[in-house]
Amino acid sequence: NTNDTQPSELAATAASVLAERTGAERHDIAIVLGSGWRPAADVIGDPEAEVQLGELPGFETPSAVGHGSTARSVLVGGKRALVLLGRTHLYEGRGVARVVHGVRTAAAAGVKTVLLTNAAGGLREGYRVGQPVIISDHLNMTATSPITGANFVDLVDLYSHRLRAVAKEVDPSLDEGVYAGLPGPHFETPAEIRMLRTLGADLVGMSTVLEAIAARAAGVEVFGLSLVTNLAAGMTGEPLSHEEVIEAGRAAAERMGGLLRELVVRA
Ligand code: 6GU
Repeated sequence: NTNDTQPSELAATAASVLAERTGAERHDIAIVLGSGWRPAADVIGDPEAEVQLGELPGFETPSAVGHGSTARSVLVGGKRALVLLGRTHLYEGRGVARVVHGVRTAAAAGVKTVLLTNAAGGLREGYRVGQPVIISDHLNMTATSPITGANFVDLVDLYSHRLRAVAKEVDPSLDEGVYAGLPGPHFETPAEIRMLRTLGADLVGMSTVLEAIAARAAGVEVFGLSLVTNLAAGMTGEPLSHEEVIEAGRAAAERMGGLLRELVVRA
C-alpha cells in the first residue's frame, strides 16, 4: 500500500522505475506542465523515452481535462529534462503527498532545478489573456503544507532570483507577479478576488505552491511560470470556465514551449 510508505522512499522507488524505463540514470531538470500547457511539451523537444505516469509507483493518471498523463525524458542542449505532462491537484482529494510526489520523484531522480508552470487567473487590470507571468513569490492559501514535523524550511527567495533573471534575458517583455494558490476546485467569488488583490496577489490558481515548498525542502531550485488564461472573477462580467483556460493554453503553446526550452538550456 503506497499510502503507508514514507514519501521519500516512495519517490526513490518511483525514480528508480523511471530510470529503468527511460534508460536515463539521472535527470538534470524537471518541468511540470500545468492545465492547458500540454501542447507546449512538443516544442520543448522530442522525447528519448516516454512513460505512462500510472506505471510509476505513487502516481495516478491525472483526472483534469487539459492534462496529459505521461512523463517524458527529453535531451535539450545536452541537459536531460524530465517533463511531467500533468500533475495531481489538491482538489482531486488524494492528499498533499500525492500533489508533491512528482517534484519529490524528480528530486530523487537527481534534478537540481524544477520549472513549475500553471494556468492562472489574472488579478491585475493590465494583464491580457495568453500572457505569461514569472512568479516572483506566492501566497499559500491552501491551509496546508507538504512537509510535517519540526521542519522549519526557509522560503525567502523560494522563486529563484537567478532563474527569474535568466527568464528575463530570454524574454525581456515578461512581467513578474505574486501567485496565490487556493485549493479549488471552484473559482473564487468577486469578494475573494478583491481580498486576494488587497493581500498582494497578482495571479490566482489551484496548484504550484505546495510543489514549490516540497522542492525547496528537497534542496531543488524553483522557477514558476503562470499563463494568464482568464481574468479573475468580477473583472470582466463573463463567467469563468475550464474550457477557456485550456483554449488559452493551446493558443500560447508555441511561445511557452520555446521559452521553457531556452530556460532548460540556460538554467
Ligand atoms: Cl480565476 N482562479 C483559480 N483559483 N484558478 C484559476 C483561475 C482562477 N483561472 C485559471 N485558474
